[in-house]
Amino acid sequence: ADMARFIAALPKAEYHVHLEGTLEAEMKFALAKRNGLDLPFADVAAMKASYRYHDLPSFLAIYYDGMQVLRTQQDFYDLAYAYLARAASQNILYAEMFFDPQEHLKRGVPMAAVIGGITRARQDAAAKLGVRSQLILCFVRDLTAQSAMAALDAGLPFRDQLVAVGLDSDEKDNPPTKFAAHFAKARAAGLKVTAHCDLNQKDILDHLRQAIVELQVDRIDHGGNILESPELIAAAKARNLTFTVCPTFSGTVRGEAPPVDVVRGMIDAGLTLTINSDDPAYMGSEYLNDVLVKAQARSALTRKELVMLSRNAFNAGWMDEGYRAACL
Ligand code: ES4
Ligand code: ZN
Repeated sequence: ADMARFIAALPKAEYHVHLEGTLEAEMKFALAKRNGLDLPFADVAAMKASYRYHDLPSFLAIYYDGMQVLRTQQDFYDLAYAYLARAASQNILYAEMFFDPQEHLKRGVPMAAVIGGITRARQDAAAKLGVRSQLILCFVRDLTAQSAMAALDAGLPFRDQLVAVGLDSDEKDNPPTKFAAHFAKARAAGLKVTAHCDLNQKDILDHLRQAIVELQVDRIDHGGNILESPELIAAAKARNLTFTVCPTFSGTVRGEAPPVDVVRGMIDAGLTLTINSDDPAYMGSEYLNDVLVKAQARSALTRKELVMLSRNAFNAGWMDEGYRAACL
């Protein structure tokens, strides 16, 4: 309880949270009603009971199905504002949030509605709640390279509302190099680049090598398998890379606690990491404080280490330097 209070009081930043993964069942029902859509669930409890998955593809099927209710600019506003309000209540001062535009473009929702709604929510949350945030456009890596390029081209007119591009969804047979041209174009526009290198995926060490060495990404999302490669650990340290680790995801999506304590392993290896919530609405509605409380217990994190993780986060953000200095 003491530790929980310490964690709640820490000033925090979050960098690995999928906005569509913060879509709570209650809001899904509200948006479905507003948009005249039928949901195949009697109530919130039945919907939540359907959130049963055993691997990344079975998780993603539920996640993509859930986001179908997002249709209008107001829907994206409500989604982002709810996350940012929750963040503010947990003493998160700053967040960089992922979104998956390809999925929304597929349904005919224009990029202007998606980014416009999220941007208005960011502005209101900054003004009313004092929580700052930025936005990372993620490529859905199991869709085609052309589809990802179309999303990037649709996003670049809103370049000022974006801070980076990322890479998410099903990693199997979708290596980082599939997006080399997209990353180059994003970089040329002044955006940062990050990529999911998810735990225990096929060819994961090759994916890490591609991301770190070949494509020179600016952060790695997850990346715990780096502990298996001293060379890659050295390369990550040489580049001062930060890893955004999500212990809940890596635990629940596999249906079992991973045998290796990645958080402890990465700290002890001298790597730079932050702790994040990933898809809280699909993971028992556990937001960052809840994730940190569990990680503290599982990995025997000291108060000093918790402060270090928080400091790592403020150091790893793509915010303006004046604001960073004010947070540190
Ligand atoms: C995701 Cl690869 C992955 N992991 C967690 N959440 C996600 N949302 C979209 N892709
Ligand atoms: Zn993720």
